[in-house]
Amino acid sequence: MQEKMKTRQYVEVNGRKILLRPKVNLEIDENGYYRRQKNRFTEHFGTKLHPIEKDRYILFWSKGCAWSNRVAIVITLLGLEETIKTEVVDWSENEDLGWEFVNSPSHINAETGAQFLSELYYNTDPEYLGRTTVPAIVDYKTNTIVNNDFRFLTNYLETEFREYHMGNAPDLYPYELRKQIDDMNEWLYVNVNDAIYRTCFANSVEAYNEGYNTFFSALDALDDRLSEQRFLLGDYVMDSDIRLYSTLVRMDLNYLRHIGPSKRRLVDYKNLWEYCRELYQIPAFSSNTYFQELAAVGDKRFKFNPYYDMVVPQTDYEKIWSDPTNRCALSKRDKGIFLKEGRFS
Ligand SMILES: N[C@@H](CCC(=O)N[C@@H](CS)C(=O)NCC(=O)O)C(=O)O
Repeated sequence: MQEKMKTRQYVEVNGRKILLRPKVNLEIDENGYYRRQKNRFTEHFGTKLHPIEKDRYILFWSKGCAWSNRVAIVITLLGLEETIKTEVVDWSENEDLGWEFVNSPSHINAETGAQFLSELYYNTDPEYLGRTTVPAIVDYKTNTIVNNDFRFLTNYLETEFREYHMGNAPDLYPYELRKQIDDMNEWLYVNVNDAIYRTCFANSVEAYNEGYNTFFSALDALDDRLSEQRFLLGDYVMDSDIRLYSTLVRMDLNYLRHIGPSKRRLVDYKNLWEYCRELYQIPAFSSNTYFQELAAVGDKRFKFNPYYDMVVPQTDYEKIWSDPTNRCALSKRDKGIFLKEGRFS
C-alpha cells in the first residue's frame, strides 16, 4: 500500500502547490477489504503547543461527512461556537484537488489564507501521503492541523474545553460513565460507523459480506437495546448517541445507494427510526443535518436513478423527521429531561 502512495503528485493552482487526492482504493488490501487510513493528527488539546484558547481554532467539516457531522453537533450542543470557529468545506470542482474553502470569499479561508484543506495538511507535514480529510481542527495561529482524529475529537471538546461550555451545557461524557461510553464508541466504530464504509468500498464479495453482515447484525442488536431504553446509555443523550445518529441519518439517503439491495432501511426499524427522529428534534442535531447535501443526489459515480436523483430531492425530510415520537415514556427518571445537566465531577 505504501508503495502505491509514493506515486502522489502535486499541481500548481493560483500559485499554490496542491497535493492531488489519492484514490480511495489505496486503502484496499489484497483481499479486497477497505482498511481505513490511520488518523494522522492525534495531538491533544491543552498542551503548551495547543493551549485551550478562544479565537485560535477552526473546525473544517463537510455536510455530507458523518465523521465531521458528529463534531459539528457537539460544538453546537456545548455552545462552543464562540470559542471554536467552524467552516463548511466542499469538494473542489476539480475533484482531484480535494476539499476547497468554497464558502469563503474568493475561496480563501480568512483565518488561514488557504484555498484548499490539503495546503494545511502539507504545511503541518510535508511528507503526508494520505487523503486530506475532514473533520480537521486547525490552529490558525500556526496554520497547522492539530487534530483530525475523529475517534477522540468530540471527547476533547467535552472535557478539555469545558471552561468554555455554555452555562447549561449538557454533560455528554460524564466521568462515571466514561468507560461504558468508550466501550460503546469502540463497538460502534467497528460494527456501525466503519462497517458501512467497509461495505460501500468493498472490493471482493467476501469483504462486502463481512461489512454488510456486521452492519445489519449491529442494527438488529441496537434496535433491541433501544426497545427498553431511551438512549444508548440510558435516560440521557451521550457522546455515543451522536456517533450513532451521524451514521444512521445517512443510511437511507446515501449508504443504501452504494451498497445495493439491503435487508432493511432505517425506517423499517421501529426503535432505531424513532430514536433517530427524537435526536433530530433536538435543535443542535437538526441545525447540523442537511438532508439534501448528505444524500447521494447526482453523484457522478452512479447512473441516473429516478428514486435517488428525482424523488429524494423533492422529498421534505425535515417534515418527515419532525414527526413526534413517544420515546420519553422509556425514561426511568424525569421524562422531560434528556440532556444530562451539570458540569464534570
Ligand atoms: N479521518 C478519517 C476519516 C474521515 C474521512 O474519511 N473523511 C472523508 C469525508 S467523510 C474525507 O474527508 N474524505 C476526503 C477524501 O476522500 O479525499 C480518515 O482519515 O480516514
